[in-house]
Amino acid sequence: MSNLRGKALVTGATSGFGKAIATKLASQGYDVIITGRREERLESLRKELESEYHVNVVPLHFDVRKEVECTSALMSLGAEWRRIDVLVNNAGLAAGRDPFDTGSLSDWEQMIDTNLKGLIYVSRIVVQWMKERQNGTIINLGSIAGKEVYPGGNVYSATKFAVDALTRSMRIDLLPHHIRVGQIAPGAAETEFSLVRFKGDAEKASQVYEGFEPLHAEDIADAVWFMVSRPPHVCINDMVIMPAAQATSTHFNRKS
Ligand code: NDP
Ligand code: 8X3
Repeated sequence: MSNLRGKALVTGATSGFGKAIATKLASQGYDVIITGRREERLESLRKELESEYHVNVVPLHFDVRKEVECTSALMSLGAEWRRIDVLVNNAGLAAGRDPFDTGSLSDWEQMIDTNLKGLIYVSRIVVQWMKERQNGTIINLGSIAGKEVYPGGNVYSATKFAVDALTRSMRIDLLPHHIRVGQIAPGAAETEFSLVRFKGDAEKASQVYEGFEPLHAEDIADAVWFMVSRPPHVCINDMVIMPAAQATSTHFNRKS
């Protein structure tokens, strides 16, 4: 195993942004730790990245909602793999888009546990390793929903506002340790996001992207790479990235 190459950990790499980000970082020569719950997808991405880019890949399958699973998976990494230069906290989801008065408590708990607590569980461990080396870059996946609210966005928005606050707070707290912290806050991107949000209803999911070109996962991976590849004296704190045809959470220019 090479110890000259950079190392990155990308959560939620089985799909969408995370898969594209892991692929981008591998294409730039990074050894990557890829995580998610779907083990088969991680294994197939591992094979793909190793054969395409000749980098080393460690798949770790665990549920970020479970602190014990996060800790045991991360602590299974050997000393060499703990030298993580880049952490991308990407695993997350929206569950449902109901108004607050009819929303589901279990959906809300799933979003809080994944989008907020999962990010905290993973970061608190990786930050210790970065602190030891006085080096690192952390990128959190926020959302336009963490900048503004929209009908039915309620608890999802609350988790992403929390990610925004946490990103800014981590940036301050980790400043003395030379750890850069930034956020990417995308608008609508066609991944498995809407399929998950609408619980497998493919028609409802595809309606979200009707009549305009949404962001692609690769657009976000390019932004991650831009942040990561800045020289050490530069930190990109925040990037709001929207499709050209979307101005806010609710203003779209759709072709009829
Ligand atoms: P996808 O549904 O395509 O990917 C989500 C990823 O998160 C999957 O790899 C999934 O892995 C992982 N994940 C979800 N829950 C868990 C869990 N409990 N434990 C471990 N991993 C989990 O969606 P996106 O790529 O679009 O979303 C990635 C991030 O970007 C999310 O934080 C989302 O909120 C944010 N975002 C998305 C936008 C969009 O329009 N698509 C816009 C703005 C932000 P697995 O299921 O295998 O566990
Ligand atoms: C995903 C974008 O607008 O559906 O974070 O909340 S939105």
